[in-house]
Amino acid sequence: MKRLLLLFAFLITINQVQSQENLPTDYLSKEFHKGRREAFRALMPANSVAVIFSYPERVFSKDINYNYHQNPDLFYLAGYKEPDGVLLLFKENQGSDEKYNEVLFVREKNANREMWTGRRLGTDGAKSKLGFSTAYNGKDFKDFAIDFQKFDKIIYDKISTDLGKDKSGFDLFGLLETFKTKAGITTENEASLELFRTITNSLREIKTPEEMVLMRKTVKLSCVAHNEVMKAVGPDMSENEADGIHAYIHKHYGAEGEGYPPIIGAGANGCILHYGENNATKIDNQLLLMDVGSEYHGYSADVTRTIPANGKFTEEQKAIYQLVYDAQEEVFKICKEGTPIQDLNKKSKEVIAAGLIKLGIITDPADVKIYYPHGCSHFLGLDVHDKGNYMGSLKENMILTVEPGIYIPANSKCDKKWWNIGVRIEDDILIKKNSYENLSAESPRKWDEIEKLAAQKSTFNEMKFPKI
Ligand SMILES: [Mn+2]
Repeated sequence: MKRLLLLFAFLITINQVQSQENLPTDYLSKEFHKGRREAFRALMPANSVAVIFSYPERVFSKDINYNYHQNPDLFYLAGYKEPDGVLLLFKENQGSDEKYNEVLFVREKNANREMWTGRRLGTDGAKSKLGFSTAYNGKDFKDFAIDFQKFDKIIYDKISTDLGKDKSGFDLFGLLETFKTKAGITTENEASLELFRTITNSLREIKTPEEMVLMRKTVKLSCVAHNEVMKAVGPDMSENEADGIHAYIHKHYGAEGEGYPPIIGAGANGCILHYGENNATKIDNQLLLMDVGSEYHGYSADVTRTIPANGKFTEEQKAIYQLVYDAQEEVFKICKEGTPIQDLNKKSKEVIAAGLIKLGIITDPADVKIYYPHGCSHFLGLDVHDKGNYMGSLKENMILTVEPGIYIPANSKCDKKWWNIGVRIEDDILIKKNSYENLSAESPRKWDEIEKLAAQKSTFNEMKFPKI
């Protein structure tokens, strides 16, 4: 028996996990990531090194982790999607014969581990699939000949401090400890963090043509999902079921999932900005606020539509809805190169303040923040709240959201006919030289167009499941 078990263990270790088949064909290419590293290097000061780590894995339940999500900066620069990796980027060529200016450390291939937790690229994959000429296993970082002291600047991001270490010593915890020891880092150097942010902000705020293909796709399929839910929804549907329709459609079109936890809030729940329980069993005859966007090959959409579950806006709902719509339209008008980004928020606040005064909901324009407490716009891309310089001006090929909203919870100091109305309309806007393109225009925003679409039947209305 013992011999049999040994043989079994042996077979597992020599048995290589087969390479994956039928993968999507539209992932970003290794040339894209290489180009991003070159762009990053061009912004590095002389005699500097940048160090970028994988995100940590996080526990979902005891010995089960959440689905892993890579650090978007590392994905952007390397295309590496696994945990326990670190990228070194050098401004100048390194080595005695000056033959490399970047090194990627990856998880070591391990047939037994791969059978349990999935395929690993390993160093060969890092070379053939990601295009690195110099790649090592994480365990080699410790003995890797690098004198961090010789650099004028070490550029790195905030270091995670809440990590458990595994027994190997070569996981993310081990890599970070090795880095801190080698680089002599005791407390984080603010200047190094700042420089990292400046460089990644200036690169990631402008989308390349390759990124635009994925951005258009993720926004488009998110619009299809919003439109289908508009048709399918009714007072008897649960928030969670509406959530499920979005998720199904995202995956139908090849998205990995959502770019952020979906917000599906009916009535009072729609007045909670980052509502995430989505557990009301019935939407009833209320407004349904849906802030949902897919993540497609790393890129997030961020679309919000607010719809009446019974297909018709009440007069009060319509008045609030129209005001949010008008604010959005006014902001669109200044969406072009050169506009200070802070002006988008200012403009939307002005329009909504004037409208709320007109409706008798507030008297002092400063009180607009009671009912519209968030900003109007953020960058969108690999992160749903993407990197970029928020104090700068709009530039061609930036993508930002425009998302004004009004939320009037019960017991607000206004006529109770307005209570429990929460409206946000959010679109994903591509900035051009003298204009903009609304990437999410395929999902209707006008109240009458929403009512028209809501009157249609959805495929999901025909689905029958057994009673349990
Ligand atoms: Mn948003």
